[in-house]
Amino acid sequence: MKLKNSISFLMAAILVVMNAAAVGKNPVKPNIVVIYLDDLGYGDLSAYGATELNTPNMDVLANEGIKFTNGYATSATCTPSRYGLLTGVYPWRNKKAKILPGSAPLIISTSQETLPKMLKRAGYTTGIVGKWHLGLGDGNLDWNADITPGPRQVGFDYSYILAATQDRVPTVYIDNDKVDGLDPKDPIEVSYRKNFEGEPTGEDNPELTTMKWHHGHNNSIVNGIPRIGYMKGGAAAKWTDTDMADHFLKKAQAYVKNNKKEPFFLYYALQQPHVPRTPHPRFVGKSGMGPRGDVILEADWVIGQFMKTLEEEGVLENTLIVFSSDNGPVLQDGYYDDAIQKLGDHTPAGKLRGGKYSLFDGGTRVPFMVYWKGTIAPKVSDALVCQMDLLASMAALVGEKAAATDSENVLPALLGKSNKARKELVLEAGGKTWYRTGNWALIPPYKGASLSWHSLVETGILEEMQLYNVTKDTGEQNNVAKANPRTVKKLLKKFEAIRGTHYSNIKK
Ligand code: NG6
Ligand code: CA
Repeated sequence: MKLKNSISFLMAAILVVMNAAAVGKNPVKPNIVVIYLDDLGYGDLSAYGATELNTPNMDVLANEGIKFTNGYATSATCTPSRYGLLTGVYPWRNKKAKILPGSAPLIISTSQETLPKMLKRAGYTTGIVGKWHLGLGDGNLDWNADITPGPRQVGFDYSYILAATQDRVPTVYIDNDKVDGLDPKDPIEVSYRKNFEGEPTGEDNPELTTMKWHHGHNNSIVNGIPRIGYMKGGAAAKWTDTDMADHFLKKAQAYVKNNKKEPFFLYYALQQPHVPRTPHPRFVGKSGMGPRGDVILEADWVIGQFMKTLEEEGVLENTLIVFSSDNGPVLQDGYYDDAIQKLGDHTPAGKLRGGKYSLFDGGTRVPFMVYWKGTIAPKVSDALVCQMDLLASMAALVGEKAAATDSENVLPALLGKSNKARKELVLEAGGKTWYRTGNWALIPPYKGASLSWHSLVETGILEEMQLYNVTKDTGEQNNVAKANPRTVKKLLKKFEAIRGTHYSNIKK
């Protein structure tokens, strides 16, 4: 038995070395899947230290792949992070890259370089399933006609999406360029300015709601849930919130089955654990932590099912999977859903300070794993990597040129072959930026509230300079700016070399 084990271990090791050699010199074209969660925190996975939640399927990706401890989104909110992921460009370079309403026009230019475009040039077929939130159309969109430009005009061959967020209208799926299941006799109208006459709202008709709004989510009511924005019509096309995870899973599985013969790229953007948290009845009560915990377990299950499909279709070992989240965690984010009350001992951001919306590390440092069965040997890596780097890194993998952007080729780190990756990063939260390098986080002085009151998250905003050694002081408790003026000066210079000197709204 022992001998058998060591032989199979040896064989696995040889396989890893052989595949790794292939990756080094000659480009290879594995399928590439990006599994992207929405508001999942650094501490929300058991593989990243959660003790109160068990996420076995996500853990496989972390424990049998490269688990990054310094993996970053570009922003502490969704739209800008997704912009960075797909374009390789810092979102703070694009003023439109901020949380968008469901009626916003597309903020990626159709002439811009994107990750799927680059992969298409390399011969990939490309698809997106899940949350988009990067705008659609070019202004005055008619939801009853072709919905373009959108994902298919910026590099995706196939697209099955929700337009913005689960808490924003329109609450329908978009299948390629059309609203899925729309009855032309019941056209959809959307407005973020005023209600449509006679339509109930969360504000005026609380008796029609099954989920109570806490802040901002008091416009049109769909499935008992009051949303952000007003919507009329489209009854047959409206999604069922509790089926959303299963629905997207089926689309993602079908995509794999339909495209397994070609190299494919799939951007699978799950909606969990963003609000409104609506676990399928199978998962209700399963975490003991209320809907936020339940939907994390649901997401974990979905990922397990998706992996099973890759295996059953015979493509698992030829598929590189990147797993991450668009921003850090948040508890109260617009609805009363027991996220705070039932949290218990769980720490969604792990040891990090802050969360979604925050300049502190909890806003942008997220779970980040790269898994490639048979090719990548498991490793915990503290290399500094960013989602924005996928463009240049995947280009290097598949032997394609990517347009020059902020994206850096960190492929050796992504494959676990090197600990060297980025030297520095300029991250953002709500348009305010900060600098991350080596052991340091430098947060320049800003005006604003130190607490995002509606979500009870520390924003990291202070009217004085903040400097933290995030290696020794992971929780950013000791601001050492005053004690280290020379370091502050040196880092500020490097930060300004990237960001420019007009980064702060506090006069120097
Ligand atoms: C905020 C919403 C929040 C969430 C967020 C977008 C309020 C008070 N808050 O404006 O609920 O929808 O936008 O989240 O309306 S994100 O993950 O897509 O960036
Ligand atoms: Ca998000």
